[in-house]
Amino acid sequence: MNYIFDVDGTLTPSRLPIDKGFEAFFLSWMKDKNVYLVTGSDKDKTIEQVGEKIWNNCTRIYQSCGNAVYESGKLIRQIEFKLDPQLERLLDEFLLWSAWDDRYQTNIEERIGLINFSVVGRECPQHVRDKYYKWDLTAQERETFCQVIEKKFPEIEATVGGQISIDIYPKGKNKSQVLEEIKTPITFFGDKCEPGGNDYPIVEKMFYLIDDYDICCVKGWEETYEILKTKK
Ligand code: M1P
Repeated sequence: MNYIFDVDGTLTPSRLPIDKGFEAFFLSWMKDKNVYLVTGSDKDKTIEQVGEKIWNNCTRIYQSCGNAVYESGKLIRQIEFKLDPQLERLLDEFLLWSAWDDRYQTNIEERIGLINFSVVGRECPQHVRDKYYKWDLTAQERETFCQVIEKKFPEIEATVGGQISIDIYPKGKNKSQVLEEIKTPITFFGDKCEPGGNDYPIVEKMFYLIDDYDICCVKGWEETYEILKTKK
């Protein structure tokens, strides 16, 4: 069995370190399995969250939604995706339009093969993250941003990431690309599986194109932990 895991909201709380008890369990559980991570996040943030032991023991890691691929600790593949001035202008307009007031630094983060955009700013403290996430459940501004980006730039795709941001990358270069090189049977764990979420492309592709699969849409790492206890 091959296992693919999203990270934020699936193995860890969003942008926070993995629970110590779960980490110990996971390290022993993964020993005789092919484990892949696929996240919108970059290498440094993922290691900060899951720890070097888990990161190094995975069969392969797909950072930036699969646009930067690591194996045995080394970057083995990446795509180029630079911030186009017109897209930057649109992101600046979003910053003006947004009704969210409490702002922090780093609204635009350029990663390998992916741009992460956040109105609240990546430097915000945890309590502001939580507040923005709750606010956006009703305001849905991140969904709107994604729709506007895709309408204005048909060659670009945008999806809601974790709590405060959206991920932007070339069309089709979403998480589903990892299915091109992972053998079946596959079990996938993710928390943003609904349309618009960054796990949706992988779930949709598994549903339509893969025969032997299992999809676990979880509400948090605690649910992942409970399910894994039943998968020896
Ligand atoms: O892995 C999910 C997302 O985690 C972070 O999202 P946020 O900061 O919004 O909680 C980001 O690293 C994002 O790119 C990533 O997709």
